Amino acid sequence: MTLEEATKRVNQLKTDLIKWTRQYYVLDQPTVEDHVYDEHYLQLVELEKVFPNLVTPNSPTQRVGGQVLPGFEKVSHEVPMLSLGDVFSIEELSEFDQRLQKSVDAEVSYNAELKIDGLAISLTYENGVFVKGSTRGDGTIGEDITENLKTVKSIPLTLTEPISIEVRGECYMPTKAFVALNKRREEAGETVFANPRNAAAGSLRQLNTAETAQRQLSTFIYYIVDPNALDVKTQSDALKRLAELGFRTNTESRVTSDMTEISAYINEYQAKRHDLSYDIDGIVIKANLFTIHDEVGNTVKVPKWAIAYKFPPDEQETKVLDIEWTIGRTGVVTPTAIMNPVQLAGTTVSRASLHNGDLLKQKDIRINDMVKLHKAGDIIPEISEVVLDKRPDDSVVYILPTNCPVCGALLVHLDEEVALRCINPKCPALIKESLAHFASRNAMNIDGLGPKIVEQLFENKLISDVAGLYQLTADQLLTLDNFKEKSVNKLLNAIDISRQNSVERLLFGLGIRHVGAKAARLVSAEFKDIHQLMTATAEDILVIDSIGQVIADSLVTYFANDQVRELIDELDNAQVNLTFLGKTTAEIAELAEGSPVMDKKVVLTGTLDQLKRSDAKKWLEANGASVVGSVSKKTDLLIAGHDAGSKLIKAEQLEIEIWDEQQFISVMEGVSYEKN
Ligand code: 0OX
Repeated sequence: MTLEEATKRVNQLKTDLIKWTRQYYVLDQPTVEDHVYDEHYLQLVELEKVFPNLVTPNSPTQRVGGQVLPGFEKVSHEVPMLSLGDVFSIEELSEFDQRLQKSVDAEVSYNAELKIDGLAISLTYENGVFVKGSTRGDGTIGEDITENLKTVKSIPLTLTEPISIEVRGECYMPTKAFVALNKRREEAGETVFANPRNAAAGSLRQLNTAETAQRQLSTFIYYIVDPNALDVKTQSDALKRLAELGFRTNTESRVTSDMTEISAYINEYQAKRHDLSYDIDGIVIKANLFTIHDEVGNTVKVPKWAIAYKFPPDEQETKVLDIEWTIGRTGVVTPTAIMNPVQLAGTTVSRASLHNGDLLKQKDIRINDMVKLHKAGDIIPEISEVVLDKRPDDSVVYILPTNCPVCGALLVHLDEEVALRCINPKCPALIKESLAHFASRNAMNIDGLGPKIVEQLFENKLISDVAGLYQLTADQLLTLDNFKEKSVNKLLNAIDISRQNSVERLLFGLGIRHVGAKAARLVSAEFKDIHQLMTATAEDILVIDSIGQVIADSLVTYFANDQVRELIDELDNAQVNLTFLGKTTAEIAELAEGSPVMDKKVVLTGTLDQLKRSDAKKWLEANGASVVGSVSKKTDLLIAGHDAGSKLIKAEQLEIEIWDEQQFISVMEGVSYEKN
């Protein structure tokens, strides 16, 4: 590929990837499937490797992080980052409204917004390019977190217009990401975050920015520091303008004209808050007209033209009846408090994870204690504290178990972990959890093999490890309760299908410490065959971008184990595929170079006899062309079926390359064409 060709292709890839990122992360409207994004992204990575001069600051590849920062520099906010005064009742809110109306001597209309429970951030753009991002700090001096914020996909690296601007908003962790992060941390024996806000704060302060990139943070931007420069006159218009510039804005805000409407807004979102995909802790009302902001001004810390109404905390008192210990697939033993059921944030709650023994000790939770219960991130039941006044006289400190509740083996703390672990590889609980993980959707995806069936198979001694799944017979399954010929065939068929999986599913399914689905894919794409990986050293594995020492060491240790090698042999003998079946990065780049329509602007016209127009378009796009509607000087190629009209004439006049359908089909066949 020449530099000129590469430049063209890289630009096209960047444009597409930026567009898709915006559709997915800013507009919440994805338009392409993940694999399409991934393939284009990998092409860009490969091309940028070969042509490093083509890497620009706004390239999507610059979002992965990977820098290890020495620390965070201080940033001084030229315009202080204000916080909000708060009130806790409609009466207080009404008093604020009356005060403001009096001081401006007019009816004030407000923009009512949700109060996102995240961290305030400030973003600076020069000529449309993101140059600095910072935390609020004390309002005057914050910290420079530019590199961390670059990994947050909803923050545009370039704006839709080349203007210089400073904007502010909230960076937060969506509830789903918070739940998943805590689950991963608990399984890895690490401390968990108390709520999404703490999780977001911790994620933004990572010195290794690759870690921030993993945390799926998002943003809502709500403030333009100098709206006059953009000729924006109201807060509701500011939000519109911010969205036009490419920022993610919250679409639930509403212009309200009086307290009745504000109360209605509060009631509506107090009820809806549990259905949102992010945590809110109240609502904010802001005088809509910016002239009012200028007129009333700010105190040292807060604006006089805005205020936050905080929702009352959703908290309940209940009694702890028992503490249950369960064991996960990584061997981590987790305590759960069992309580008298109570209604909390829309559901009945009777269980709350205590995450680890240290936390249980720290909170000194005892059986029969009355405790205060709330929902972290509005979703995860959590005990905030014990109501000590109500502690019974005969209460005794809860004693942590020393042995596995299932197999009785001694529990240990690995390294510096807070978690207690059972490390007995023969522990039935551990085996059952590993089997269920192996069959799960992101691993081998064996339809119908959920935890209950795994339990049944294991308890009936039909399987004791994952290789055993592939030896199961219909006769064996028919001996089990609830298994009939139809369900037996269905399960055996699903197991059989899983033999054909590409190896990254197996690698993830084996449940190797620290090896998640993404790492499994990267490693598989690099080594192609599990046997290659088994003989690799940590150095060999570290060649892969974004695989660090911890994962590399974990893989080497895992495959050095004789029992593991035996297991892989058994899987091999059972005809489970051990090779990578996806496209490698090199293959994708090769495809890009080999395509005769790469980067071409193509127009389809006339009637096609042998092909469906939609198939032709699909093929062209999959091979790097963009299909456009009309012929112009910029068109590279016209594909003309019969009865083509004015487009054909125009293409001839402009001396554009023209193919008929037959010619097109022969080109397609040369490049491999899968019609579906
Ligand atoms: C929020 C939020 C916070 C910013 C500076 C003066 C008013 N947490 O969602 N603050 C503001 O506005 C402040 N708006 C919000 N929506």
